[in-house]
Amino acid sequence: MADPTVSSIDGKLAEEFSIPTHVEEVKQKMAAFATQHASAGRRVVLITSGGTKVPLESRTVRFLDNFSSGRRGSTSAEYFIDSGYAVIFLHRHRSLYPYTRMFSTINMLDALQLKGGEEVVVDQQVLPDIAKVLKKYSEVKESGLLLPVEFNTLSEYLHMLKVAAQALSTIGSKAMFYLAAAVSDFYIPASDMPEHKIQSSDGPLQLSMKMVPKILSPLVKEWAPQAFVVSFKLETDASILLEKARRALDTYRHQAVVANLLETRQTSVLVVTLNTQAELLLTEDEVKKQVEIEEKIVSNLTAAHHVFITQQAG
Ligand code: 9Z3
Repeated sequence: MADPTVSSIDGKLAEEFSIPTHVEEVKQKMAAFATQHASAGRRVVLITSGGTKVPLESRTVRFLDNFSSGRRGSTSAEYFIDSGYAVIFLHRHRSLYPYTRMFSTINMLDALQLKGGEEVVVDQQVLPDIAKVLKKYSEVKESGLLLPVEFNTLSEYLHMLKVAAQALSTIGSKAMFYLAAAVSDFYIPASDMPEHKIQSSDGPLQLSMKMVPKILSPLVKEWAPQAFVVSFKLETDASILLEKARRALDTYRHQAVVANLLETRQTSVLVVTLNTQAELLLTEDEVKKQVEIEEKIVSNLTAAHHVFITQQAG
């Protein structure tokens, strides 16, 4: 019998979140990508990355956004590829992107120089590692190990994640979900949204927003029940972080939660599973050497995924 929570979430998704026009086409692409790589003996990870945008008007002038830069997702994508995974990178349009993320703060025109009026050369002072990164990026492009898919709004994110889960269900436990995107907890349903721009002449704005359906529930129970699923938990209050991570595991029964605090997210995380918890930290020396915490997170989770696959097979 269908789980009532799951069917009600599915119903809400269809009714209150507009379906992107190209969702079926993206689903086919993701399914083909997953099958191709799994048949070649590779594991496949779906990474979500960046923040979701929640519109306040249907002809959107204003929206609710959040801080996420996409650093966690884009950096992790590179380490997953280095670990032999094929990566579907479901990311917010214009958030940080694997490999190019290194140059996100550079003004491209400052990195180029004109020689003889026509020829353009790269200034190695501004982009010291460009050759190394370009080589790696070209290899990855050539190998077809990275499938980028974009979203902008919360609706696009939810529908894309649903079809991704369905597309990856065909490869069973070889699929990992690494849900690092910062997803809004609140939204305004399409039916309650004003069509036109909200007018300041109507006085102070009072918003009433609904709770976003907990998509992890159908993902784990129905759409991709054999996959290895990792969610992320973000807090600003350290005293509740572990308890919130444990509660998420208890509720959804998935495989791991990566728990982090806003201020220290780049140097410290907790990887929590039903029976274990591991603190991953960067030492001062590692920070100086520009070691990235995603290297440790990915190493921890790929090892756990390996054990998971072996157990499922046995
Ligand atoms: C995270 O906790 C990510 O690690 C960050 C990464 C968003 C903090 P950046 O993109 O930041 O590198 O700047 N993601 C999950 C955030 C989230 O929305 N979690 C929900 C929650 O905590 C549950 S899925 O309730």
